[in-house]
Amino acid sequence: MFNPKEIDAFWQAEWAKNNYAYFHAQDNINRPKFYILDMFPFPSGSGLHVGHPLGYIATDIIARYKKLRGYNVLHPMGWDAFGLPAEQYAIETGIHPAISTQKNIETYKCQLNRIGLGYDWQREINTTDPQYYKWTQWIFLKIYNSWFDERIQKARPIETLIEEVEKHGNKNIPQSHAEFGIFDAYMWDKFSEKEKHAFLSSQRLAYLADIEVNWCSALGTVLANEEVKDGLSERGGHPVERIPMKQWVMRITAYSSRLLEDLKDLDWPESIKEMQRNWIGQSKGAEIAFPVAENPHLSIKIFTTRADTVCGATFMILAPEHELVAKITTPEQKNAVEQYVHQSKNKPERERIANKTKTGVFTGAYAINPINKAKIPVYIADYVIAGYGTGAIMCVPAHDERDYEFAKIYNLPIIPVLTDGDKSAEESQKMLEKHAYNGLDGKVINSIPEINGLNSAQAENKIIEIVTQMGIGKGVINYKLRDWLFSRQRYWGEPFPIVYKNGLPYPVDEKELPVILPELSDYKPTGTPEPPLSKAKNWVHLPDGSTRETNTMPNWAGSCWYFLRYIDPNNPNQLVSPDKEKYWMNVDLYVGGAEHAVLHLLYARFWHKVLYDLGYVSHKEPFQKLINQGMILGVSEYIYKLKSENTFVSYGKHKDYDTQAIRVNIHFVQDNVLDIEKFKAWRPEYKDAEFICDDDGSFKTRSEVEKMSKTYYNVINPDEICDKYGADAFRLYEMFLGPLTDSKPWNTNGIDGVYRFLKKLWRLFYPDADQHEGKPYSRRPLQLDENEPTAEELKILHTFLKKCQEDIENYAFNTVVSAAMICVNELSRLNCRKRAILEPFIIALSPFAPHICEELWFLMGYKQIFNAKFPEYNDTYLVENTIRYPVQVNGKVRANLDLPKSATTEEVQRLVLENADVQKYLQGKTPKKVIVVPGKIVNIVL
Ligand code: ANZ
Repeated sequence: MFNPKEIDAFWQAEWAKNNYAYFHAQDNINRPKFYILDMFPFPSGSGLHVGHPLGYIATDIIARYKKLRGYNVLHPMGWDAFGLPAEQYAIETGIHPAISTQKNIETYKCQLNRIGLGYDWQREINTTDPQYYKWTQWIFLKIYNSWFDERIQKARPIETLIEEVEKHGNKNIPQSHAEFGIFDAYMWDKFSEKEKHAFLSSQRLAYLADIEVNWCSALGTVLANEEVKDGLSERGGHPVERIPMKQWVMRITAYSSRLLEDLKDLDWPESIKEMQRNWIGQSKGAEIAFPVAENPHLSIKIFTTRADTVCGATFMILAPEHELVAKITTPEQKNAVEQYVHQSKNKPERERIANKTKTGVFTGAYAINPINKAKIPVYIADYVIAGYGTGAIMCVPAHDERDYEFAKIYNLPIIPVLTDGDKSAEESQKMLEKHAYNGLDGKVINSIPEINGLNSAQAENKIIEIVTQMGIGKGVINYKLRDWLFSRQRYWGEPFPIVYKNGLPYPVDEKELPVILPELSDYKPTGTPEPPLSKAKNWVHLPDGSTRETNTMPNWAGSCWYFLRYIDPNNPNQLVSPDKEKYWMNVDLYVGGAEHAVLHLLYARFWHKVLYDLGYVSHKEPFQKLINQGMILGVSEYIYKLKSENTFVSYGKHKDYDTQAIRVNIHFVQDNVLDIEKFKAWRPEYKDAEFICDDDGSFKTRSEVEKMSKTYYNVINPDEICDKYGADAFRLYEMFLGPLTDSKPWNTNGIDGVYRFLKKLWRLFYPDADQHEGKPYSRRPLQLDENEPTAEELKILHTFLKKCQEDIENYAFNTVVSAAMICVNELSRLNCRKRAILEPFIIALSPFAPHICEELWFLMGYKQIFNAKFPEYNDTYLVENTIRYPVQVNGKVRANLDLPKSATTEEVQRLVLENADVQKYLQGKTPKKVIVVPGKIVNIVL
């Protein structure tokens, strides 16, 4: 009989030999390679549920398929194991994160192997292993020791910058002029150590900056943005202040344009590319300087995407943090302005942007519109963000909704400078009684003669031309992308390879890497904004008086480059050997969740580009093709509880009562009927609960499809499924649920179908399998039919082979499973036991159901199906060579004859009349008439 449990165990043990030698990739430069990568998991304490391995099964199928097609396949797995949950668990239990992480990894690995996933475990990596994070730190140093030369749009070693300023000062480095002015070699030489540091820091790709953190003094900790809601801590609701702290920042913005540009060549889902484009947020517009009326030496530089509307600017707004605020505010307005500045300081940016009612304060100052010379008031308001554009805007309330709201509240003029499409100026003006309109499809009005009558795009170009000529502005491209805040005030992360001497940061010598995370027995926050690592006094204070950086890296760091380490995991001297890197990169297929659309995928691209510029990797992008698997949803079960009573009502009757729905563990429910005893045993408070059942005595639940999550009590553990049905049924079912990229609900009942399919397949090899049902599994010799297959059998096989190959290559796995089912049904119908048919079928099915296929392969007398050759389909077997002709005798169908497709009308007539079945009806007579409709039917009239 078919016994998946024993078969699984046997083959999994076999594959595991010599650290999974069966799946080891060869660093064989002469064979075509295929690098297939899964987004590696964070090994959480709760283990895998059936939703997690969906992508892993898909990649395993592709990896096994590619192997059968002769590729040298690299399919590795590892652990993204730094992060907050492990640290929080440590705080709660006192168990060191390294220990809990190790335990979780073992559980995960065991679960993955239980599904028969063929990973090259020899290359396993773990981001918390010092031998791994040594290289994360090494990359940090490379990034720190680089600057982005805008002239060539490339990162270069910082030494090249030092060399240049030592020789020529910074006159040829315009990107540094705004902050440092222009200095020559002599002046550079006279800079103090601190000044030189500051200059280099302004150019380095990793730099220190004073960044505001969310400091919650009641909790004694710094909080992440997600942990703060409406200015209060999510936990406990305590006030959160924003206070500046020196933190590491990565200059990802230097790469904005390349990150955007290179998306074009990637074979990624369009939706993910679009999210990256939006995140980078390129915005083409203009900068224009508006002189301050009272003080013409000062001017307010604004950024606008609508230079065409410049004559409609009726006021201006500065961000409250803008440096001109203090300079231009009049004495009368000073108090009000200062108060407003103070208020907005503690508002997070997100809230400021979302802010519904516009607020602001007049500075008392006026500016002059350089185009139409209008004198307009200058306000401050928190909907203008300091870090975007120039932190100052011209406000055109007629055509910008936010400015419109502001103008209405503060009673400022609203002057249209574009018509609304084809509407007249008067009609357009009327629109403004209700709201602003963008006017992008209108014509310019109320402006200067040079642009009146033009359309919006023409007017914009013209204004940019004018301000450029006047020397007061230019066309610019801005990006929404912000530099990447790279410090965390946490324990469980990579230490920075940085020490401070006299308050200035210095890199640790590469030879001293890794900087090992010190053991701490107390990971709790320090009660001050200082990170927990500051408690490791001996570690922090070095003998030479310098001190270590006590922030740690964010949990994105390790995943920015892990795919490179799999290529050469044990190299003690290099991140990755250049030969191996050239051979294996880039990743041919990356599969993972869409939740990583921006952060991980953008950060990894950024690091890769820096490494590329510096010559450590040979491709400008790491992941050529990306697929997002869908989510497997859970089916939750709800029961109804009488409010404030320990009584539950069956779903059928819940409407008659005042109830609230609560989720119950799905393992207490079968076909929407609750097992009351199991439920009572669940929690002490339900022990004495009362139940109002349906009239038939059952207690019904309501099902709902939602995310699969431990907190919804709707998770299904893959081990449970593998134990009951075997790993192959589990794999086939996950694939059968629907297209890989779709989200779909899990329904354990559905698994019977694929399980029956496997039993049927087994019966093709052992027709007497059912007689052995219930007996322990023991291998018996196979008796296959060694005869040549018929055309029909070949057609069935090759139809499957074709579908299998084409659909795997299109990542359509669900349809391969149905095709395999059809194939097995057809072969069963024909009682086909031909070796020539079953062998190729088993090879082609093996990526999906490796255990049963490996067993049958072995029984057929071979070894290691993984190393077999994928059977090519042959089109000639698929062509229909015959046509089925119904033959009518005197209007009644008397026979159906399969005749060669190539037969002529005469041949058809001859073959029909010669046919024994037909002759029975002719009774020796010569027909009066024979009508052959070619390809369709034959009519005989007697
Ligand atoms: C005048 C104007 C007229 C604008 C109009 C828009 C419509 P994106 O596409 O997001 O780049 N702006 C510029 N800097 C800002 C800042 N720091 N904080 C808040 N808003 C800012 O949008 C750029 C537009 O957003 C700019 O164009 C500016 O308003 C505003 F009919 O200038 B506009």
